[in-house]
Amino acid sequence: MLHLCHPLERVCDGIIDCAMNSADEQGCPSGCLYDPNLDPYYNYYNGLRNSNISVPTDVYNNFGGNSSSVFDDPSHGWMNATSHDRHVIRFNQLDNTKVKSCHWIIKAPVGKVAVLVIPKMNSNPEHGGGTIHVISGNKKIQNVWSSGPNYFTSKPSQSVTFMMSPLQGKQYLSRIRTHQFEYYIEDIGVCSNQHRCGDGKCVSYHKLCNGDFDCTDLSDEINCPSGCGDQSVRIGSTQGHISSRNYPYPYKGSGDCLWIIMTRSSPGGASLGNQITLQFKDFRTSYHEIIFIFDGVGRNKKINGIFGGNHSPFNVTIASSQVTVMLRSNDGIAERRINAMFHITTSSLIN
Ligand SMILES: [Ca+2]
Ligand SMILES: [Ca+2]
Repeated sequence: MLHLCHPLERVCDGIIDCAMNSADEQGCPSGCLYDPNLDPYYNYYNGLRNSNISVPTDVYNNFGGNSSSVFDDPSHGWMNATSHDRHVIRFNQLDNTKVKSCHWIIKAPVGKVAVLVIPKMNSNPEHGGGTIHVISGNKKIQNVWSSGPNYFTSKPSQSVTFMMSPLQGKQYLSRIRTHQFEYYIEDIGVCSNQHRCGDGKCVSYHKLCNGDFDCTDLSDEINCPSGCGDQSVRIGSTQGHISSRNYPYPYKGSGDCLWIIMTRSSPGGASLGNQITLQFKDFRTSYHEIIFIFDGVGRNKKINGIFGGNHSPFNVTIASSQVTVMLRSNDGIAERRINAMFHITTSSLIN
């Protein structure tokens, strides 16, 4: 058998270098521990419980109570996932001069996938701790703190890794408050607790209707409400119409409306054209209500224009096959009336 040599610093670094047998990571420590005495939630909720004060069961279970979940020893960095039960890893770390990273590799059995669940965190990495990475195959995803729960599914028979790395410019992790994540295994393509895209990819429910295409078949964004009483995504029509809620009557209320106008049936699909014109026929807002027009969709969209106030009819033309329009209203007092047509033309402003 061919043996490949790896530098010693790659042993127990949380990244599988020995593709054949993962020998460089099996049996490694995670770098972190869990000490209930350092967990204010554990102490707080146990204190309430001991005083016979009612604590919601889900809260209590999440912080130190009896639970149907299996709590794993967080000091081990290699987890062979063997059951469909939810396993919980809870950790904290006070020493800020020694630990270079904490990591847990969740290995799926043959023919199964491992699912990592990161709840909404109770701490901001800017206030200590570290930066979270999730590694699945060759993909490394950074900073999944803000919303949740986030689900990450491994490739079949492979692994998914939860890693906390030092903040930028730091050599070691700083004080980590108590965090936890969960994992379980399931059959390929089941996507329990998640949305299943047409190609079998699993997507967290909170990524549905978020204006970002996470499924190649767009099924996470199709049939979503715009927030203004119609559908958000408009695909493949040569023209259409968007307007504020109750139009032609004014709308008093706060909240966003989001429309995505696309000339294509899918990101890689055939295009009707690559120029979209928005004809605003009626535009009356206060300055608390702003309409943003973006070139593109999702995280990579670029701002093209911002409009507020009262305007006589005007046009906005965007040289793009994908346009995002967001109407943002910050209070419930002002009145808005917006009415626009969109047109898709086959000529291009770029060429
Ligand atoms: Ca390694
Ligand atoms: Ca989405």
